[in-house]
Amino acid sequence: MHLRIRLTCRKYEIWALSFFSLVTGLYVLHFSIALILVNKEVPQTRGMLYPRESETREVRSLDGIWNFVRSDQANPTQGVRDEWYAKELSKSRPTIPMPVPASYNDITTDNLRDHVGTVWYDRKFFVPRSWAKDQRIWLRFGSVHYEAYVWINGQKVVKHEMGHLPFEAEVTDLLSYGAENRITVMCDNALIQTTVPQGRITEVPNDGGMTIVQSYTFDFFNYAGIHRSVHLYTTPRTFIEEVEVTTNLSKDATIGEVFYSVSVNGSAANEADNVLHIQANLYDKEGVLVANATSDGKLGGKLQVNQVKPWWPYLMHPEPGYLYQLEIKLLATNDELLDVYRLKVGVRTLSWNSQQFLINGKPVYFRGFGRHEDADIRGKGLDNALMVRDFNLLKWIGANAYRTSHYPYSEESMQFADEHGIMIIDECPSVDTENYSQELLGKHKSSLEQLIHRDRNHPSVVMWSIANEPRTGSVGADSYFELVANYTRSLDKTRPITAAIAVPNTQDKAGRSLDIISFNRYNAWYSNAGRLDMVTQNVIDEAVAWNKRYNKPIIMSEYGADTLEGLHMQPAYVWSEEFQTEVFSRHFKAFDELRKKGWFIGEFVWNFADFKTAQSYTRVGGNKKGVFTRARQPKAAAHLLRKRYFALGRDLDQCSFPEDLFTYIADLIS
Ligand code: BDP
Repeated sequence: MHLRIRLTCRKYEIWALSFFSLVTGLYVLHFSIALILVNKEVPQTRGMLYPRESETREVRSLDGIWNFVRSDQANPTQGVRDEWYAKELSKSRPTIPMPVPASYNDITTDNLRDHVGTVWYDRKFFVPRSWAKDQRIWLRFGSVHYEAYVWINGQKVVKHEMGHLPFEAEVTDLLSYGAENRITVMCDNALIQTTVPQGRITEVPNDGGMTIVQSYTFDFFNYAGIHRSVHLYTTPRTFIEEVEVTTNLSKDATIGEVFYSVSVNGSAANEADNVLHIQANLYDKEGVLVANATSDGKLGGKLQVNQVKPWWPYLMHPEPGYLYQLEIKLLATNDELLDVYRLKVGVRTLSWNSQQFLINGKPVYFRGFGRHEDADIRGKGLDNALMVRDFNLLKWIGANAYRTSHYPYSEESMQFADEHGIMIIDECPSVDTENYSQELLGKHKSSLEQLIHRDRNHPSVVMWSIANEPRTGSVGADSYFELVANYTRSLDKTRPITAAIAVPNTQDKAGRSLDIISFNRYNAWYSNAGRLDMVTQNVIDEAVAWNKRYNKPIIMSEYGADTLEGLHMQPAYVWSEEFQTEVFSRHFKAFDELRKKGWFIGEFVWNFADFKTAQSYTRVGGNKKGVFTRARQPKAAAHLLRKRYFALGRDLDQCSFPEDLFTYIADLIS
C-alpha cells in the first residue's frame, strides 16, 4: 500500500495519510549528504485515451457546480477518519457551491485562497439504465491539483498524485444503473520536498497561536482543485485501450507514412480462437479516404499516404497544422466490429544535430513565449473562451511556438495547437528542483512518463522539457538529470530533450544530458536592473558560452521585464511600457547577431500574459512580465514583438505580412 508521509514541524508531530487508512507514529527521514541514486522502475500509465464519442462509445461530462467543504487546516485527515465520503458531504459539514472545472482559491470572498491541505467535493449524477448492458464505464479526470482521492457511492475508486495530468479508473461495478449516484473527491494541495513541484510546509506562530504555512520557490500561485473536466465514458467489454502513432516522410516530402500500434483491453483479447485485428482508415480534411490497412494479430501497421500534406508550423507554410483523421476499428476474427476510436494525426518528421532543429527537413527558428494557464477567478481551471482568445493572440502576434511553462497544459489546448500549427515545448511539472532524492527522482520520472503517455501523438509537441530552472549546480544534479533525461529518451526517441536552465553555464551539470540547451536570463531586470546598455552583449556572450561548453543548439527560453500597463516613462524606466519595449529591442539585436552563428534556434519572451503569484513585495498583483495583461489585452511591447515575429517569419519562412502590421504614417514611408 502506498504511503504518503508528511512531516510538519508542529512540535515534531507527523501526520500520515495512506489511501483510505490512517497511519500515525511513522516518519521517514531523507539523507541527502552522499547522494546515491538508483534507476528504479516507475509505474506505467495505461489507457487514458482522450474521451471521444463514437458508434461504440458514449461520453458524459460531470462538469458543473459541485458541493465543497474545506477541512480544518490543523486536522486535514479528519474527513478520512470520519468517513465523509460514506454519505453526502452536506451531512458532515455545511457545503458551499464550487464550480468544476476551476481552481477553488479565488471563488469565495474569504481566505480560501490561502488554504493549505485537504478540501472535499461531491455531486450526484444519474447513470442511464442503457449503460448496464454489455459495456464498461470509466471515470476520467483531466487534472486535479495536487493529489486526489476519489470515491463513488462511498467506495474507493482511485488515488492520483500530480497536478496537470489525467487519471482514470473503471467504475463499472461501483455504479447504480438507472439510478442516482454520488462522486466524492478529496484534494490535497500540500507541496513538500518529495512532490513535483517541491514546496515546504511549516508551522509558524500567528496572532491566534500557530498556523500552517505553505511555501515554495517557484513564481506562480499554487492554484488547486479540480482543474479540468471530469468525464464518465463507456467502452465495449473489449476495447481499444491505447493508440500510438508515429509518422515519417519521404525525402521529397511527397509520401507520408503513418505507423500505428494499438493495445486492447478485455477478455476477447485472450480467447485463443479469436484473433483480433485492426482496420485502420486515414481520411484527409475533406473526409476522403486516403489510405487504409488491416493489421494482423499484432494490432499494428503502416499506412502510406501519397501526395501527403505534411504538418507544418504556423507561418512556415500556407496551410499550417494540416491534420488527417485516423479511424481505428477493432474487429474480431469474424470481422464483428468491437470498438471504434478516432484521432487526428499530423504527418511530420523531426530531426536535430549539434546546430539545428529541423521539421520536415527544414531548419526551425522558434519565436514564442513562456506561458501560464492562469486567469482571474478561475485560476488554472480549463476555460475554452480563454484558450481560444490566447490562440487568436498567438497568431495575431506571429508566434510559432510556446513552452508549457511550468507544467503540462490541458489536452484541449494540445489539440488546438495541433490544429493551428503552434509548436509546443512540452514541460513536466518539475520547477526549481533541488534537494535531489531517490523519492523525488521516482516522482519526476513518473511525471514525464504520464506526460509522454498523454502527449506522444500530438504533432505540435516537438520537444520535451524535463525541468525549469533546476538547481543544476548542486550536489547530485549530474546523475539525477542524466537518469531523468535517459528515462525520457527511453520513452520517446523521436523528440529532443531540453530543460530551461538558469544557473551560470560554468556551474551547470545537466546540459551534457540534454539535446538542446535552453537558458533563462533577465538582463536589465534581475541583473543590472534598469541598465538597457547592459543587455545585448551579455546575451550574446552567454549564448556563445553555452554553445562553446556543450556544442548543442541554443534557445533563450526566458527574458523580459515586469511592466505595469498604462505606466509610461520617457526615457524608459523600470516597470514602464517604454522599458519593456526597450528591453525587447536590445534582446532582438543580440538574437540577430546570434542567428548568424547557425546554432541559435529560438527566442521565447517571458511571459505571454500577466499571471498570479504568491504574495511578495516584488510582485504587484502578480508577475507583470506579460506582453498581454491578465485580461489578454496588448501592452505596448506586444506591437513591437508582432513586427519582429512577422519580420522573422518573412525572412526565414517567406510568410506574408498582415495588412495592419504597419500603421500608416506618411506617403513617403512604408
Ligand atoms: C524565471 C522563472 C519564471 C519566473 C521568472 C520571473 O523561470 O517562472 O516567473 O523568472 O521572475 O526565473 O519573472
